[in-house]
Amino acid sequence: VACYRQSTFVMIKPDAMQRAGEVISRIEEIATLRIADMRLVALQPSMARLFYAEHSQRTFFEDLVSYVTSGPILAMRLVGPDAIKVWREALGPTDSNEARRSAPGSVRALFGTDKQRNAAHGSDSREAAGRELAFFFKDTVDGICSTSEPLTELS
Ligand code: DGI
Repeated sequence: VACYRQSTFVMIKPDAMQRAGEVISRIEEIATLRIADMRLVALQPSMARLFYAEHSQRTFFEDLVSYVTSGPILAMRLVGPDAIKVWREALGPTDSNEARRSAPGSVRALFGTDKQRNAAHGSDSREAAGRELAFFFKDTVDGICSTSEPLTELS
């Protein structure tokens, strides 16, 4: 079932911040998506661990935490019909090397390096989108936009 005002969470990761404008241009090229909220965040390691908690038992977890805290990230809320799926398709596969093979025009193919340094994030389900948007835009999940709330850790 299509969802016409669906929100998804996007993060431009530290490796792609130098080309953030180009990533945003890719979003703008997708006529049905709108950037509804945005904030520049210096993600602290404790917050990165919470954000990627599902991967906490993986061997790459600490590398992942170091990487996403290595510089500022740009957090965004995108809204539009089937925004979650539309943005995941624009992103391409997790591994940027694989993306260059199977999805050459995708964001991860164009701006990422490998399976860790893959330029950008997109929520992979409605549940993830709700959780991730609450994490970065605590007060905007119902579509009421305000960027004035300080970022606080989830307890
Ligand atoms: O939803 P995705 O970001 O496409 O992929 P995911 O939820 O499986 O993984 C989250 C992030 O963790 C991914 O964007 C990059 C990193 N990652 C995933 N698999 C590996 C990995 N990093 C390393 N070093 N090795 C992996 O196998």
